[in-house]
Amino acid sequence: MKEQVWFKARVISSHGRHSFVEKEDGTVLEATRKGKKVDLAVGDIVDCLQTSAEQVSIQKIEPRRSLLYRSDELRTKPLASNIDQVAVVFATRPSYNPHFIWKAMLAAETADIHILMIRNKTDFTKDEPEVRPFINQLKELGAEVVEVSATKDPEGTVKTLEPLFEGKVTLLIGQSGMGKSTILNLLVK
Ligand SMILES: Nc1nc2c(ncn2[C@@H]2O[C@H](COP(=O)(O)OP(=O)(O)O)[C@@H](O)[C@H]2O)c(=O)[nH]1
Ligand SMILES: [Mg+2]
Repeated sequence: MKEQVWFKARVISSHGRHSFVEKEDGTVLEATRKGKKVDLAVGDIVDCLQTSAEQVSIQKIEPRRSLLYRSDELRTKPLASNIDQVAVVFATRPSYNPHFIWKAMLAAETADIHILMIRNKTDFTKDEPEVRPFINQLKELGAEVVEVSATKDPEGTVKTLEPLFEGKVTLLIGQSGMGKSTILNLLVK
């Protein structure tokens, strides 16, 4: 009889019944989940059974350290598991949507995950009068808020953010154009 190959991996994407897992050595494999219900979240540590050279079957999900949900009017679905912190990037150009930020704050609070607010593009000093009351409001609610300019002051941005990201699995979110990719490129060297 053929020997069964088992291993642990992390779910790196999950769309319907199709998902991809990453092994500790960085190998990425396509995975299926037995049963009908799709119960995976990105970040899950799973026990896999190798079914072919490139295919694996997810047999079991390890207990989650945390689970963040995305919810809208219609449904609630798991967004990411085993994260330590949510970092929300916002800026005044293009304009931020405060509801996006409140929703993220509520989701993190509900999941008992630390939230870090990153106000980017401080070089738009003209926008200060508009954004300052909002930032004060966030701080009054107990949020940790840092302010950076990823393009104008990349060194300062790294200096501010590096210690806050160190050793923490962080979910970086924010509306389009806020500077997520710019910040990520500074931090991932
Ligand atoms: N003025 C200014 N522009 C920035 C700053 N950070 C990012 N940008 C620019 O904003 C645009 C959107 O940034 P990007 O990182 O792609 O945003 P993402 O959609 O959140 O990933 C790009 O043209 C960046 O060069 C900043 O601190 N100041
Ligand atoms: Mg981007």
